[in-house]
Amino acid sequence: MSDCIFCKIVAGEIPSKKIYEDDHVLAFHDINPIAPVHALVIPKKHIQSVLHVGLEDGETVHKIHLAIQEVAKILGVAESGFRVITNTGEHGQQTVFHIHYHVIGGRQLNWDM
Ligand code: D5M
Repeated sequence: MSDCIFCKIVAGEIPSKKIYEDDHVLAFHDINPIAPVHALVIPKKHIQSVLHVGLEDGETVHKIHLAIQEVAKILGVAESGFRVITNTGEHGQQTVFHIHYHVIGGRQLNWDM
């Protein structure tokens, strides 16, 4: 997707503060953190949202979960705990339409965040 900001980050056309990368997945620091730890884990493949994940994306989805584990360890929140959020659509307040998993922690969270 030529106009997708996260595809441009994957392609190296827009800089990011990279945390982790493998053949399917990239993780980087959110540009607007809401907690001491706020990373984004994304598939390199352009998938618009949770509603657009298909059976053919099984390996990618699996690797996203493994990447979240790695990110949590690298950023030091695996023991203390963290939250994984995937905003979807208008009411979910999704603003970037390339599926991404917010990994948020580093302080006590509640439902108001
Ligand atoms: O969240 C989209 C998230 O993407 C939001 O927390 C800001 C973040 N963002 C947007 N542009 C960048 C760049 N260039 N680097 C890092 N982070 C970025 P959503 O769930 O769609 O509301």
